[in-house]
Amino acid sequence: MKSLEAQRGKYELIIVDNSMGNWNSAASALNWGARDAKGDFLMFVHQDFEFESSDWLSNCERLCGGTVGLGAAGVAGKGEGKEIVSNIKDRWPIPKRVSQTDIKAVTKVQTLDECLIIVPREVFDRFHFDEVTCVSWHLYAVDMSLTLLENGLGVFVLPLPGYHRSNNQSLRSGSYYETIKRVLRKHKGSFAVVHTTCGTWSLRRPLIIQRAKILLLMGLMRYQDRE
Ligand SMILES: [Mn+2]
Repeated sequence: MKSLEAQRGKYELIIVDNSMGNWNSAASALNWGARDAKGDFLMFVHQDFEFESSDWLSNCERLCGGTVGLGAAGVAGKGEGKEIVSNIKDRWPIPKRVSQTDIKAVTKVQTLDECLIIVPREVFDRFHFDEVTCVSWHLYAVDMSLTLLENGLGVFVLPLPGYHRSNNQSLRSGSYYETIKRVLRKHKGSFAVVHTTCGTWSLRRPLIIQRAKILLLMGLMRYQDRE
């Protein structure tokens, strides 16, 4: 909030407070939040994200406005390249760069990370977050990205800094796999692989095997921690 209040650019703040459990998915909560928003660009941003300079919003607006074919933009995403595309840091308590290499320009990706996603109002009016596919708190930006690509729109990462105070525990959550199963099924006809900031999923290999591999790796990592 402090980093938002410091912004010189104009914005309308809509707080979606789910501490009373009003919504059972991020998709439904964010669709509700977007309903009465008045701006040309809707930015959905986690509560644990920090904007690192007071001209962040103005820069963001300029970059979005100058991007032809914009379906959605974010600050972290994944395409076919080896590394995550991002200039932000994450992890807590010690911030760590998400990617080794900084991007200098707006860069195309396949999917965006959920920590921050911007969708132009006119695009959002055509494509809401999918409350049937995204039944949990995960993957709503990934699903939105794939839907936009299927409809001829572009998905981009902006060359902006920031700090997502998160240790990315998504792959430890059972509801992540339930949701990725639905996302993969939905987009099966359009993609052979889905690249996300949490990992790459094949639409051709059984999900249970891909999940087993991750659980095995996480188990090994825990074992190494103990050593
Ligand atoms: Mn977060």
